[in-house]
Amino acid sequence: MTANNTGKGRILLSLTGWSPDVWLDQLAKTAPHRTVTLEPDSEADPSIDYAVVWKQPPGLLSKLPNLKAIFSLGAGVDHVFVDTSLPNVPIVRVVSPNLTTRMSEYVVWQVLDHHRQGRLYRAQQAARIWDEDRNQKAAADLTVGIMGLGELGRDAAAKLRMMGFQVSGWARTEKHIEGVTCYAGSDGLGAFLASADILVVLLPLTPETSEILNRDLFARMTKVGPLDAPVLINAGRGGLQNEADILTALDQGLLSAVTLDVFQQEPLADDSPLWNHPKVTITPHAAAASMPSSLIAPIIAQMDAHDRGEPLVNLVDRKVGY
Ligand code: NDP
Ligand code: OXD
Repeated sequence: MTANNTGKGRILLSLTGWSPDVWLDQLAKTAPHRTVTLEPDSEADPSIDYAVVWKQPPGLLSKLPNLKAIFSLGAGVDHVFVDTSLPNVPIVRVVSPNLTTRMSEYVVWQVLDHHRQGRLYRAQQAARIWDEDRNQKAAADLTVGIMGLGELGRDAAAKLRMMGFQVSGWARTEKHIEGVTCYAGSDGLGAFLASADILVVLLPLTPETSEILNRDLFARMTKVGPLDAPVLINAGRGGLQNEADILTALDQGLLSAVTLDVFQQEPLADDSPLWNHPKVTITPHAAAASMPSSLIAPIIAQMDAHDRGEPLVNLVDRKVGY
């Protein structure tokens, strides 16, 4: 299937789990000068210049002899690296104000829900209980610790600061962000974890961060603040978390509640104990969806610029995996 048949600069669109129709429509509207295909013409198709991918099948891209760059349809690129035979071409990821804004909305929504006891009031309404709360805390009484101070983490930090929360953050390399107490690397992790009433995770999934959210880490979250024990909000990747350890930490009181947008296995299995746990809020990888209307135009603009000899931006560093 092709989106159009004019011009040169053929694009391969390879998606798993997403319907291609909206992406093909948007590509056809935005790039009438390019042909888009869902399948290479032959195993080693020389006509394909660029690949636009979400979870492409492993082995597909290494066979395309003239591939110039891979464009991930996500900000995260762990789905690209599942293919261990990737060709040595640049990988571009999503950096988009639209996606960043929606992620910050999600983070602020969930932080406020925990801070303002959303689960308690929903349960009270269901049971017709009227219990006025005379012990409300201010946002300034809580520290939100953000793991990952990249495009998404920095924007969430700024918006949480605007709401009045204390904010700390942790990254691989040192950062200086006004109003945010920053920690870096394994040396800074202990102090960072001890600072957080609410831990917001916006890390990429890499070999370094795989299952970083485990029982040892939860044991280092020692803050006894207004929420009693810390809260975990993971909107990064499911592979960052050990779900059995999360359940144990909830049962042992190391964590008081969690919000999870991402899971080790997606969709979350029907029989996962997370579904019915009273202290777990679940959203279906919906924190900040990739939208064709906002992502395709910048991707095509980058392809056109690259064809004019200009450098690509938002490149993935293969050495660190994000
Ligand atoms: P960035 O690459 O801009 O930022 C990543 C941050 O994580 C950086 O601050 C980086 O540190 C830090 N980091 C990476 N590895 C480590 C490590 N080993 N130790 C400590 N810090 C580390 O990514 P984005 O902010 O754009 O996106 C973050 C992730 O959010 C994506 O990778 C994706 O998985 C997820 N995501 C989820 C969505 C959803 O709907 N649930 C939607 C979009 C994204 P440094 O600054 O030092 O490099
Ligand atoms: C992303 C995502 O990485 O949607 O952008 O998960």
